[in-house]
Amino acid sequence: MGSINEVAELVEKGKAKLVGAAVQDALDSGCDPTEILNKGMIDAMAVVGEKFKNGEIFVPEMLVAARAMKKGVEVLKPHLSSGATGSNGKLILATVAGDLHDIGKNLVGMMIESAGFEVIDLGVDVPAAKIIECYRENPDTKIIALSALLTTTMPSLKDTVAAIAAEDFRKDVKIMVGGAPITQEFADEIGADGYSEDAASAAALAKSLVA
Ligand code: B1M
Repeated sequence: MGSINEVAELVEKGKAKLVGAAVQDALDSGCDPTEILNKGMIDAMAVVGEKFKNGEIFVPEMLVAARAMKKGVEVLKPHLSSGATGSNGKLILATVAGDLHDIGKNLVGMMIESAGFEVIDLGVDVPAAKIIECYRENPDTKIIALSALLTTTMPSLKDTVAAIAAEDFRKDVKIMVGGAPITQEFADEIGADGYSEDAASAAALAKSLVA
């Protein structure tokens, strides 16, 4: 019998080769995919983060846990997202310059895609110039979605929004932001059009921004 606890334990320990099968077992046992994601994986990553903060583990352990989570998400993906159609238009997604965290961004991308957007994912550590260049190549883009996971990359998020705001196309595109240290207050302060706390609400926000 697969269980969510087993998934959480494997993610925490960074057992990438075993996580996929454990997720499949949990699904086969009737566990809810969103519960597996939230309780089996996101909560496990929070434990990993706490252990890192307390000096019990170091960067390599965080990295293997991240790899394990990605393997689990691969198995979970078809159960979380419904058929993508791209009918809501294009959305450019990126983690801002200086920031290498991509799990949250990838989940946001997955949920937004299943909300009917065509997601152009530029990856991590993306300079503002690359985002602007991508918009110029895709002038029908409706939303630019930016993720930042570190307090030290919040200024980078601010600079990216400012760089986009300086472009003549700013009025034609919405900017949404998110990531663990980001708040609605910060989003307002830097001139973003929207903020959301997690992947599910990011999809709802994206839809509301183009409605
Ligand atoms: Co990093 N790291 N990390 N790390 N890491 C954190 C973020 C940290 C909180 C750990 C801690 O100390 N407790 C801490 C930041 C502290 C701070 O900023 N005050 C930290 C640190 C310090 C660092 C380094 C500086 C460590 C070092 O080198 N000394 C370094 C920085 C590297 C860099 O980016 N330049 C670093 C490196 C790494 C790894 C590369 C090893 C690895 C990332 C691998 C990867 O992503 N491929 C890593 C990991 C795994 C973590 C933790 C453990 C897990 C992150 C994660 O994936 N969470 C993290 C601790 C934690 O988060 N509790 C930590 C799960 C994910 C689903 O959640 O990303 O928050 P999250 O995404 C959520 C929401 O935030 C939101 O929705 C998502 C889904 O619900 N969201 C959006 C995200 N983007 C959004 C965009 C939106 C809307 C919502 O709209 C556009």
